[in-house]
Parts: sequence; structure tokens; C-alpha cells
Amino acid sequence: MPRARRTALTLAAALISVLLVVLLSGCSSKPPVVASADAASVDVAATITVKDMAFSPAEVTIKPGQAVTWVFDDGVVKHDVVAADGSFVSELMAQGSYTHVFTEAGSFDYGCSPHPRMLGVVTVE
Ligand SMILES: [Cu+2]
Repeated sequence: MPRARRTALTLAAALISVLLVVLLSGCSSKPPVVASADAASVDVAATITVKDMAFSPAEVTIKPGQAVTWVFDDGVVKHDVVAADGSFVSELMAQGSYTHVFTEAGSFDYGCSPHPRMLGVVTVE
């Protein structure tokens, strides 16, 4: 095999490897799961239903120290709740619930990792 051709093939293989690594790491970029709080022992000020490919309501406002519970109820479709800053991250689930206590004031954007168009925000003030 001519040397130039072999170099081109080696380069192509290297490029494909880099692309694969980027694609694979993109799939596993979800931050580590943060354990759910026990909804029965905290002050749940807002309940958000995860259904029909949406968070409802998508925007809630609570006070510092209060909690939000997400209730997953979308048949067999699995969703999760992933804070943009990684401060709350649920498992992927079709049924069940996830509760997070917000101790700091601020605006917390979150989404669903398999469905980038599912977005919500929790405002703590
Ligand atoms: Cu989703």
C-alpha cells in the first residue's frame, strides 16, 4: 500500500475514533443522580406532573427550605429531572416520584435528558 494512502487511512481511523468518543461521552453526560428527599418529612410546596412529554406546571415559585415533588405519570415513557447545575438529578423513570429540597434562593433550570424540549424552572425566593 502506498505510504500516502496508508497515512490517509490512519487519519480517517483517528477521526472516527475521536467522533465516537465525543458521541459516546455526549450520551453519558448526565450528572450523577442526587437521592430523592422523603416527601413525607419535608415541606412540599409544589407538585409537578411529568406527563404527555411535559413538566406541568413548567414554572413554579417556592420559598427557601421548601421542596418540589415531581410525579412521573407518562405511561411507559421514561423521563428524568436534571438540574442545569447538577444540584438535583433523578433516575430515569416512567412511574414514581422525586422530591428535592431547595435551600438556596435562585432560579433553577432543569430538563429531561432523553427529551431536550422538556424544560422547566424552579424559582426560589
Ligand atoms: Cu422526558
